Amino acid sequence: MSPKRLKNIRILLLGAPGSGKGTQTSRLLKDFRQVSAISSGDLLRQNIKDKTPLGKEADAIIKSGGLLPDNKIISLIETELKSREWLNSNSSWLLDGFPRTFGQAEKLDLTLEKNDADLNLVVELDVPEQVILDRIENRYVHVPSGRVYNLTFNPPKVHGKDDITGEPLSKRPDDNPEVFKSRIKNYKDLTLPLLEHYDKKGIVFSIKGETSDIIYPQLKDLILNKFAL
Ligand code: G5P
Ligand code: MG
Repeated sequence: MSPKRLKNIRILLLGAPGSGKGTQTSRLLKDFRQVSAISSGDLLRQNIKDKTPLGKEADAIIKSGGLLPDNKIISLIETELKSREWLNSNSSWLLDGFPRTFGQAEKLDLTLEKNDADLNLVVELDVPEQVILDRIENRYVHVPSGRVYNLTFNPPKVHGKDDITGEPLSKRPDDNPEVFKSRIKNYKDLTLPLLEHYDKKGIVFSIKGETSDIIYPQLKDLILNKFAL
């Protein structure tokens, strides 16, 4: 199907680690060409690769399954929003992985409101925890692009290599069962309550499913129903 034109759409994708935020984002970007995306995790992994001061701090925190301090991640994302010129009412974009605490959400809301660029859709990917655990151990990533693979679900065409660039894939150091436990706990304690916060604005939708193939058509329909021109 040809890509559809949309009204300006500013989406936040929420979901537990491994729920498929990156996977759904890649699919959306293919179907809706006017939308661009920022993944906070991808930005941090690029900083780690580039050995920036933020990357050095993020490295240990990510490996332990903790969260970066709010002020550091807010500054990273707000700089990115400004440099991409997304802080205006004509922008269409998606955020994956930010905000994930109340402090982050509050600051983002303020910045967006000031610039007439409020979020207009928050989608929760609701995937059972035991399904997610299996995926994590088989995940490989291409750090420069954020493309994700899974050895059973969407393996690379050539083992260990990115499909587009042919560059090597890597394992994430936080993709192991112990660290995963604290990532899930952080999600439940700190990020899930954001659903209630955004629900007060009437923009929250939850999509439940055991696979990304079940979730994606529902996500696409939701967007078309709400935003197609
Ligand atoms: P990230 O990078 O934001 P998480 O933990 O939020 O990390 P993650 O792990 O990136 O989320 P995802 O994007 O939701 O998960 O999932 P994905 O990569 O698309 O899919 C997971 C795997 O399953 C892949 O291998 C995929 O191919 C496969 N898969 C997808 N669908 C299916 C399916 O249907 N079936 C099967 N079998 N497989 C499937 O954050 C990382 C860290 O950065 C810091 C924190 O330390 C965080 O832990 N950080 C922040 N700290 C503070 N504040 C913030 N806002 C921060 N953001 C990041
Ligand atoms: Mg991700």
